[in-house]
Amino acid sequence: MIVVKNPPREAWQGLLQRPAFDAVSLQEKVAAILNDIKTNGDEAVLKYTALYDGVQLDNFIVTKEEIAAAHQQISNELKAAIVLAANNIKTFHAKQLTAKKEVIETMPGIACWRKPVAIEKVGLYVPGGSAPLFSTVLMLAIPAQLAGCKEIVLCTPPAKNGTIHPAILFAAALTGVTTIIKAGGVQAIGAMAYGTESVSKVYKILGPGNQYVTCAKQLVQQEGIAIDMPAGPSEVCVLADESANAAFVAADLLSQAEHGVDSQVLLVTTSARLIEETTKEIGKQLENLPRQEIAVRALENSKMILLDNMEDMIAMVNEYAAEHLILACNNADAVAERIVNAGSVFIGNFSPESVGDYASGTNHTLPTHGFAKAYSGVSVDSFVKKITYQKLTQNGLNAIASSVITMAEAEGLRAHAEAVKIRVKG
Ligand code: HSO
Ligand code: ZN
Repeated sequence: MIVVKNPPREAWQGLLQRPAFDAVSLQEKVAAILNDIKTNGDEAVLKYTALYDGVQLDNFIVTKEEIAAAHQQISNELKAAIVLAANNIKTFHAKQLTAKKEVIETMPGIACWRKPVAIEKVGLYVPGGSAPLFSTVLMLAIPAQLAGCKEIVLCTPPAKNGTIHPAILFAAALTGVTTIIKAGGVQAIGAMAYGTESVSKVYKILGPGNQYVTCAKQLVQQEGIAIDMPAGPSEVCVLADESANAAFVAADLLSQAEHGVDSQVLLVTTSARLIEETTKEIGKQLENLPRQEIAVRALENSKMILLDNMEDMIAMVNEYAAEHLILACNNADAVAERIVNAGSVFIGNFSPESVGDYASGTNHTLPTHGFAKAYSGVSVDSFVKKITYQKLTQNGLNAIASSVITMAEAEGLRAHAEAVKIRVKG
């Protein structure tokens, strides 16, 4: 990792910069595929699956038999782990369901209220690649199910032999996914955005993906399909003082680095000793990692930054706005109170990111690339829109009429005024 000691404030922004977010340069290619899906539906989806995933499918909808078979293909131990994680995620997210209806009387006879209503049809994207992220199925489908979405379509790319990892199927069946589709990449986003002969058109698409998927999501968003947020490479930032355990810090940094060569890993610390020891620990722990090569490449671009004091550390991590922020320091609770920009915060020595990635209950679909300054991670809210309602009595309308009429006339909108007048005269 690159070590930077006591950088002046002016240098912070440059230091904290992520690699360019490159969804736009792919636009032409992605738009052409989307167009093809829009006009040619299923046939085009199958064509791109053959081209990009190297598998010729006749049917891309996962069958009941395939789901039943998946149950047999994974160990009881893994099933139990997935069930435990799902239960914790449900428990945490269930509390996010807001009260159905609270009527507010703004004036006598004028009742207003707001009701959360599930988005009827949603599309979930689960990437393929080198790791079968069945945990992501839980993180997307559980809040969708809790929100009450009627159709939950899940797209994930098939392996070369045309199958989906059984743990993905198990997790999807457990969490109420209504249709599982063997398609990935731009073709999957297109199928869910426009609908095809066999895929329902959805109203919102959520889930992480590579640059192509992200670009496709951004393009269909311009056509009125909602998306969760643009996703960049995954990130962790560890804020650590003299009290931190170098072996723990190294393990946390490596857990993020093994995701991909573009993973962003950052250590911000007041301890020169910790930098030294963590570097040694990383070397040691790397030896046992099957994804060593990926982690090494991610770490090459990652930084350890030495700062003077806690104030500077807090300022820097708030400026960085990490997807995951681990606080390995004294008074971690008090420091946590001062965090204003982060996707998810892990407090103290016994809260590794890994538990949040899988099973503690919080969501792991989080804002990357500094989007944590303004975006939240996925939650039940992501699957709900809020409709406002109002109901006035004749007296209520009489009481507000002159204000509305005055305002409408002042805006030069006579018809608005008339719609009130016609009801209150006489
Ligand atoms: N750290 C990833 C999520 C994940 N980790 C899935 C393991 N599996 C992005 O938050
Ligand atoms: Zn992870």
